[in-house]
Order: sequence, then structure tokens, then C-alpha cells
Amino acid sequence: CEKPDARPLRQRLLVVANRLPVSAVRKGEDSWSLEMSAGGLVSALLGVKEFEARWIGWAGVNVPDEVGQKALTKALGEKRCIPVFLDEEIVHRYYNGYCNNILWPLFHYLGLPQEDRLATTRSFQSQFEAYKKANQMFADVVHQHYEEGDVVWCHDYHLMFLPKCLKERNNNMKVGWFLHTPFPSSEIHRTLPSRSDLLRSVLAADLVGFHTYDYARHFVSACTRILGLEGTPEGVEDQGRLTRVAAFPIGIDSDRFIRALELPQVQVHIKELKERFAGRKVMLGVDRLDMIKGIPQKILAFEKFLEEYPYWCDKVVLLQIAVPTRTDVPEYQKLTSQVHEIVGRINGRFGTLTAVPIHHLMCISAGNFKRMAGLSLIAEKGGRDRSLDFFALCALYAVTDVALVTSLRDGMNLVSYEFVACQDLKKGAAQSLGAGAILVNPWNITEVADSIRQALTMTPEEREKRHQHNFVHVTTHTAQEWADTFVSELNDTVIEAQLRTRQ
Ligand code: ADQ
Repeated sequence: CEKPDARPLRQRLLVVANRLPVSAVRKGEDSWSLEMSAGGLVSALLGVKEFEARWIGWAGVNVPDEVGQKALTKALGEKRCIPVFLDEEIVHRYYNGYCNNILWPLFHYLGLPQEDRLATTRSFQSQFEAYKKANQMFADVVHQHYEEGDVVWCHDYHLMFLPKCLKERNNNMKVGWFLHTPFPSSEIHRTLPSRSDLLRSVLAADLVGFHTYDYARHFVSACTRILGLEGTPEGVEDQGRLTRVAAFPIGIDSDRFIRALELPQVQVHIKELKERFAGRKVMLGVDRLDMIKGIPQKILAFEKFLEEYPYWCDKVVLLQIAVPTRTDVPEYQKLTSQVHEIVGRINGRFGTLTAVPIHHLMCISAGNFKRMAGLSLIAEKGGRDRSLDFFALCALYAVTDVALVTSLRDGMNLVSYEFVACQDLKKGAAQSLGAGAILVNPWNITEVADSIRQALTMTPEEREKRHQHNFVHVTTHTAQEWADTFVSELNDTVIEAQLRTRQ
């Protein structure tokens, strides 16, 4: 008979991602403070609760000394996080270089940087060497903490070399790899000088997952066309060994958002926002300040909308919340200036003494959120990247009439899911959720402008119908469901492989 305190054993999961869900800030020789990081991968994985999980990754800071490393390891340990220490040189070539300058743009169809087109150029080679080295360093830490039976779940384009490094150390390790970005057509992937090495390393995993069936198909065709391997309905086969490849669409922890709406602090924010924007419809954009998010396109479409439908000029406001990322990369600095410039021009053109049509906020935190609700906003630059307070974010989603998502390419886009979770049943609007949303081509500014009007003038009945569709999707396909499906598929894949080898 069961002991009263007996609980089902939860599977141990080692989540390995480039960044930990927290960023570390040094306060003294041996003292650290930890701040939550913002981003889709962190949001989704924090919604996964039903595993005995440890998170392995880089804390976003260079810690050259042993005292600092020890203290940080201890502080992170309390959050079940295990650091990988990368020095500045490696970070520069692996993270800023190979990950952000080569893989990220390529996977979003922005091509390779001009000077890196030749495999033989020193900069490309040295970045790729650093990438491999960093992946080996991640593998070392995983290896140290691995216990038999653990599931090792590697995440994203930063760690494509990791499955191979792990299997070389221990071939019995259960290894899964999931990509949070699109995987491009094989025609794009084939331009990458290290195309074969990366594919082969990923294939060392037992299970390879993507957000959509299309990305999975692109990956399989890259393996067949570039490596000459056989693609099967289950995945990719190489000399009798199968790597299972499948789609696992990600979700959010919808309950967390729905529950938050009841909290007094969120209700206070909602009240402030409603008073602040009384008499105007609220449109919202929440994006990392990245070229793939189509922020200039969004703002230009909003300008076109005001131009075409001047009736709306003082009846609508666009709140664009942007989290700065990769601020040391020149392209990102250029994008920031470009966005500021367009916002300034549009506000100058359509604003009045008392109101402006666009509120563009960078690195909003709980503190400056208060200032926004109390009137004085307009783009505010912070020294450090700060995350928007979760309660403020929920309140913003709740008062929003139309969420505007214009990513040029995106793995999935969780902001649209979060918006749906925070709308009460009488609402609903434009987001990227199939039949419930109004789908737009972000490059077609006139079409987006017309869709804005359609969303703002939709009948309550149609809004409710669309919202119902989206709400069911978002509350059913949650982050937990995503992780459960991936991990159980990984367990099954390994068992099937063992049975096949025994036969
Ligand atoms: P991201 O590119 O980061 O994710 P997205 O999916 O939209 O994009 O997720 C952004 C997350 O950051 C959301 O959870 C949002 O709430 C949060 N966030 C945004 N602004 C914030 C702010 N100011 N403060 C705090 N939090 C903020 C990558 C891929 C996506 C993919 C996800 C998950 O690029 O395509 O959907 O991973 O796989």
C-alpha cells in the first residue's frame, strides 16, 4: 500500500539553452543579484512545471575569477539553474558572431553577411570554431550533472552542435533538440559554409523538433539534398539509425495570464490604463526590437491607416512596447534609430498638443510603466535591458482592442497567444492565430492599414466568435502540453530504437 506522502516520480529534465532564464548582475566580490530575462524561449519554458527540471546555460555575464564563479553558481543553484561560464572572447565570436550574425539572419531568410560568404574567410572559420568550442563547454557541464535516465533537452540554433558532443560522451543519453526559430528552405540552408557539419550534429539527437510541419519538412529535405540521406515519414535515416523529426507547436502558460487578471495589482493597472486612454481604442505591439519583428512596417502601416481614415486620428492609440536586444550590434542600433525617427515623424504629423497617436516604449519596467499610465511617456532609453513587469504586461493585454503582430518571419510568436489569454470573452482582435485572427502580409502596408480598420470596426458578435476560436486554441495548446508531448515522444523514440537494435 502507498505511503501517505508518496508522490509519482517526476522525470528529471536537463533543459539546455544558451541563456539561463535569469541574468546575473554582480553586486560585490561574492554577491550577485538575479533578474528575469525576457524572450519567447524563457516565457515558454517557465510555463513547463511538471518535470524535475534543471536549467543549464550562460548567465549573460563574464565571470573571470573563481570567487565570483563559486558565488554565482551557488546563487543560481537556488533557482535550479546551472551556469556555463563563457569568456568574453568566446561570447564575441560564438554568440555575437556565429549565432547572431550568421545563423539568426540566415534562418529568418535575411541571408549571410556579405564578408562571410566564403567558407575560407578567417572570420567565418574563427566564429565557427568558437561555436563548436562553446557547444563543447555546454556539453561538459551537461555531462557533469547528468544522471542515468535524465532527459536532455537542447534548445535553439545556438546549440546545434550539442547533440553530437553529448552523444560522443555518452551514447545512451536521451537527447532531444528543439528549434525556436524557423528552419529555412534547404535552398537557403545550403548557402551556409558549415551546412553539413551542423545537420550531422543535430542528427545525433534522438528527436528533433520544430514549431511547424513546414520547418520539419525543410530540415528533412536539407538532410536528403545536402547530405544525401534518406527522408522517411518519421524523420531521417542514416545507415539504419533513425533520427525522429516532428513538429511540436509551442504554447504559453495560459492559466498564469488568466489568473493574473484577477489580482488587485493588475486591476489597478487596468483601471489606470482605461482612464488614461478613455475615449480611444487601444492597439498594442509587444516585440523584441529585432528586424524580424517588422516594427517599422507596423508603424508605417499605422501611418497609412491614419492617412486613409483620418476619422480615427484622435480615436485610436498604438502602444508599441519594444525590448531592446543585441544592443551592441550595429544593425540593431540602426533599427532603433529608424524606429525612433518614424515614430517622431508620425507623431509630429498626426499628434495634437494633448495626444500623440503612437507611444513607443523601450525597456519598460514596473517603474516607468507608472509614469506611462500617469501621462508622460514617449520613448525612454534605459541603460540596461529591463523587462516589462508581468502584471503591467497583463493589464496592457487586457485593455487592448487590437493586437498588431507584423513579424516578417517568426518561429511562432507568443505575444499573440498572451494577448488572447488576457482578453475577456466579449473581446477578440487581430493576431496571428489562423481562423480567429485577421491575417496580413506585413510587407503590404495598404493591406495592413485596411485590416486595422477592419479589426477596429468589427461587430461585437464577430469579435466574440473569432476570440472563442483563439481562446480555445491558446488554452488547449499550452507550454506544458508542448513539453509533455516532446518528452514523451523522446522517451518512446529511444525505446523503439533500443527494440530495433535488439531485433
Ligand atoms: P521571441 O523572438 O522572443 O521568441 P515571442 O515568441 O513573441 O518572440 O516571445 C516574446 C516573449 O517575451 C513573450 O512571452 C513576451 O511576453 C515577452 N516580452 C516581450 N516584451 C517584453 C517586455 N518588455 N518585458 C517582459 N517580457 C516581454 C523566440 C522566437 C519566436 C518563438 C519563441 C518561442 O523568435 O518565434 O515563438 O522563441 O519558441
